[in-house]
Amino acid sequence: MTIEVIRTDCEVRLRIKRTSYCKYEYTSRIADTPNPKPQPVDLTLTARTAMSEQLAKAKEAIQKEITAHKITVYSKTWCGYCKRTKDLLAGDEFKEFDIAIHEIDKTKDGPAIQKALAEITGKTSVPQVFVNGELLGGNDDTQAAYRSGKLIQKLKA
Ligand SMILES: N[C@@H](CCC(=O)N[C@@H](CS)C(=O)NCC(=O)O)C(=O)O
Repeated sequence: MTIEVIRTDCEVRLRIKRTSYCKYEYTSRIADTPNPKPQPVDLTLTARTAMSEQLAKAKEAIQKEITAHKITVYSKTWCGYCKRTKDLLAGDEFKEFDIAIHEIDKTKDGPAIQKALAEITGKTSVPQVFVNGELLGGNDDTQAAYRSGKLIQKLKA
């Protein structure tokens, strides 16, 4: 975490930057008195507030996304398990279904999305595959559901 203190004639600005996606700025105006007393600021709380705002936004985005598409996959470009899932879903049998794939290692909000996913599903790994707004699981679960016919069944339900 970096904390930058910017002081001008009339205000003190604290710029707290935890990661590239998590920033918070706190500005306090200096009172019109000759020797204004600096007011204590709880930086821990301020940074925590910024982080929980990001997390809440990410959770909201996930909820919106998984209900908007038949299948939603949270993936990382370099992940072999994710590739297997994406290869499966690229097959002809899935052409008729609306599939959204998010490469969370390539987006600014990716780390927040990963943290939000962990809170929603309890899983820290990728891929995370949602069908009809519900978690199906990772690649192993997706392949097994495909082999058993349950995946297509769920999609056609
Ligand atoms: N059994 C899981 C394995 C997934 C997995 O291990 N993914 C790796 C990336 S290739 C991962 O996210 N590891 C980080 C973690 O487990 O927190 C599946 O089938 O999806």
